[in-house]
Amino acid sequence: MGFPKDFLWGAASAAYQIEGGYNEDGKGLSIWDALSDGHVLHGDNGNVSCDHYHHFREDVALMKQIGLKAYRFSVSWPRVMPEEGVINEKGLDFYRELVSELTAAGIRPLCTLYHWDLPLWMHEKGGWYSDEISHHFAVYAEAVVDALSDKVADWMTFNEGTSFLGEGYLHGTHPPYESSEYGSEEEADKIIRLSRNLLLCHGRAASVIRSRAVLPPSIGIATDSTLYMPDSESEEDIRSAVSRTFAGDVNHYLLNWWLDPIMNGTAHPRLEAVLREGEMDIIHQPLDFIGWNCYLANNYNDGPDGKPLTPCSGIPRTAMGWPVTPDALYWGVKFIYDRYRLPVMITENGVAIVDFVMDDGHVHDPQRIQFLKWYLRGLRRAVDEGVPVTGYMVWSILDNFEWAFGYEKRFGLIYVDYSTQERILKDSALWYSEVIRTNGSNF
Ligand code: GCO
Repeated sequence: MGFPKDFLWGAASAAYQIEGGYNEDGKGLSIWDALSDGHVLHGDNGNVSCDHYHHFREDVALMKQIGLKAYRFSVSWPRVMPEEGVINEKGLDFYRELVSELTAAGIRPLCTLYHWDLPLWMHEKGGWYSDEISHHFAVYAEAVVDALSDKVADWMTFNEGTSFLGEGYLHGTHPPYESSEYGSEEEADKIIRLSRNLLLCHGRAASVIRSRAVLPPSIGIATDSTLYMPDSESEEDIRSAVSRTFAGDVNHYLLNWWLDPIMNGTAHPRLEAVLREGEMDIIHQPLDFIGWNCYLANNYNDGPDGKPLTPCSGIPRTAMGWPVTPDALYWGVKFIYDRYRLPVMITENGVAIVDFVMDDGHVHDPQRIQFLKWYLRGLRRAVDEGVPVTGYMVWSILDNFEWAFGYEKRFGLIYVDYSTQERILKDSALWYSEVIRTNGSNF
């Protein structure tokens, strides 16, 4: 069977990770611009990054050269809304030009509204704790939809709620660098308050997109989450892995923590208890697809300390230290589809390895090629078994600012020399061209 003929082969990025231009043309500061100093490996920051703000035409030309069918990018909320209630047309112009360039190159633009760069002004008003945030987010969403929806049909409201709330508010590794004790009531309270606001932002933005978009929209959310793979293909192991994957609870907020309210209008009792009248209806908006970012899976069984095991010691790990688990895409899309019955898009999958330019001027990255092959074979198996998968986005199109790890970790199909802004297509980019050209029959 293989991949459907309109399958969206693409690559992804996020505004703060590639754009730079942190204070240009009226952009406001984000919490990353303002608060990350001293917290990032090697003292790195995103002020210039890949300078995609000035190099986007060249970057789109490279995407075209690779043959991408789709490109997933995010809009920077503070570039568009530098202050409360203020819309920065020049910021919107950047994205208007980007999507024009993409569509002219025959590349479908997939837009994420929030990929972690909260405006500083919103943070100062209480940020994710504030009851007002979803109203401000809806105003921002309106501005973006009005500016881009004549060319953008595919939308994601959020990228990875679990990660940014966890890293920023529980583990102290991302701005605003708050932490809480694992398993404490304080942590549970925070998760519930922050989750409610995030879900309301999602719901309000989804209805803004649905009601205002010019092109008929396809709306989703890019989730992350822990996936538990079965240790064997026995029914019992599969059942256990499924129940563990969807065992979202306070202090352990998995995929269904977000997707049950969004998709089914049901929530964990503690989350449900803080929702006011009518709020579940705001959250529970019809969606068109579920985006899933996947890098690895856990095994479903517990270790001796009662905590879930990651796959056994000694297996290969990426430059992030993450285990290489080729079957993750197979089980993940199956589990998600079985539970929610909506098409799935892989909105991120990729690997950081130690890339460098070799004597011949090329970046040879056979590990990345092998990694993508392994994971894609799993995805193809799921497609062959009838799971509707609409697309696959490699993380990432370019090497970029990997949050707390700065520029040390390279995930790109395209190598970036940060001192000259030179771009070099890695071997994996050339291999991925063939994947696209053959619609996934070359691995
Ligand atoms: C995330 C984000 C990306 C990361 C990528 C690699 O999942 O953290 O969506 O911004 O850069 O996942 O860690």
